[in-house]
Order: sequence, then C-alpha cells, then structure tokens
Amino acid sequence: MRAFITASLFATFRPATSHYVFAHLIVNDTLFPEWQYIRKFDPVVKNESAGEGLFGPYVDPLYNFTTPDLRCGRGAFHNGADTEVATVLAGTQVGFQVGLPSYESDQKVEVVGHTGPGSAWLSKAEGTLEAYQGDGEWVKIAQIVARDAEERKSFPASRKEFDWALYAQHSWNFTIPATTPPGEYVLRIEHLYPTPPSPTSILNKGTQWYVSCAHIRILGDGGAEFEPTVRIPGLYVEGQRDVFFDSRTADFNLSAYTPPPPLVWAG
Ligand SMILES: [Cu+2]
Repeated sequence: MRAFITASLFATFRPATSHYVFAHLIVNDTLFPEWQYIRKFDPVVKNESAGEGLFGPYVDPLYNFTTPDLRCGRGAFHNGADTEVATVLAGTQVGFQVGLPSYESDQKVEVVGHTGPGSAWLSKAEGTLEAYQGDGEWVKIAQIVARDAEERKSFPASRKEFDWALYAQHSWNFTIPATTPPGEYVLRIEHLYPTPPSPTSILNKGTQWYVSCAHIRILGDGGAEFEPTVRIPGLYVEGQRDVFFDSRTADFNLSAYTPPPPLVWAG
C-alpha cells in the first residue's frame, strides 16, 4: 500500500528538484526524531542565483566528492557534541529515514527523490565519539542497488527510475554485522545520484551525494576484523564510470551495473 501511494505521488515529480536528507535513525524498526542521533548539518545560506538553499536549508546535496564533508554532510562535525549516542547490539537491524520537507512550497516530499545506489558504512571513533572527525578507517557494511522484483511490479514499468531500490522510498534498513567489534562508531549512509550536469539548469550540477552519520555504541562479542578499509574522502575520482553517468536515461541497464568499490564487509 505504501508503495502504491508513493507511485502516485511521483507521477508529477520533478527529479531535478527532489533533494532530501537522511535525518532520522531507525533501530529495530523504532524511528527516532530528526537529528537526535544524526549529526546535524550546517544550513545552506540561500543563494538563488547559484541554485542553493531553494528547498530548505538542509537538503542541498554535495557535489564535491573531495571534501571532508563527504563523510557526514555539510559541517556535520561541528555538531558532534549535540548528537546523542544510540546503543545497538551487533547483529541488529538499523536504518535511516528521510526527514525534513524537501520543498518550501505545498509540494512537500520526504522520500529519496533520485536514482542511484545506496550504501552504509562504519568508522570506529578514535578518541571520543563527539570529537571524532571521521578521518580514520571506514568499512562498507551494506549496499542496495536494484528494487526487489516483486515490489517493482507495483510501479509503472515505463518509469525506469523505479528500477533503483531506494528511489521513492522513505527509508532503508540493513544489519550491523554480528561480529562487529564493540565500541563507539560513526554509522554513515550514502546515497549517490549519478547524473550528468545540465547546461540549462543551475540546480543540476552533475552527480550528487546525500550523506548522513549517526552516533552508535555497538555492543557484542566482536570477533571480526575490518577488511577492506578506506578513507573518506578518497572513494571517488573524477570521471569514474560507476559514478558519473546518467542513471535515469531509458537505455540505462541497471542489471549490468556494479556500484563503486569497496566491497561490502560482511563481518
Ligand atoms: Cu537533487
């Protein structure tokens, strides 16, 4: 039923303006308030001629994949001390939900409004969690690309964007690997929207990144080591083919697509 409502909502949707922010943490299907466990972003200063801040102060995406903001969002590390820490047993299902209206007009939409792959990441805090800048090692713990075949049937076959699993969804849940070493972590979500820049729209500057980070304390017996680990920024290079392409064009074949590295760490 929820899928059906979402499909009708999207019948008139304009993708170029469909920005969003993952503002809620979910633990075991419990949804927590905006920013309670998520590091709040710095607001965008409205600059209409640059296409910035038009849809509320928090929802503008990142276009620069070389900035430390790629870890947790615009200025998020300033807000570590104001972010609570959720306690989660390793092996538990957690998730992120989109929050904050994406529009200032009457057309308020709180869903992932773009095509592209999603991923979830962990980085163990070096020092205190509230002061940790995310400049240590990260592992990817989950990834989502194509919509489940059965669920896909509830959306129009001609709307290729619904091939992508997160498109038009409110939330995404995944599992913290059961053997994750106990400790304090930044839990990161990344949704990237591969798209070419539009010469006719100041709102479309090319591939967009939507990232948020939660503070979590993982309990459990541990038992596994992280492998492979990466640094952020450093995940992407200009022009790489799994990031810089048109994910909405009718001739794009999602079944032939492999999302960018690294591989998922399974615990
Ligand atoms: Cu957008």
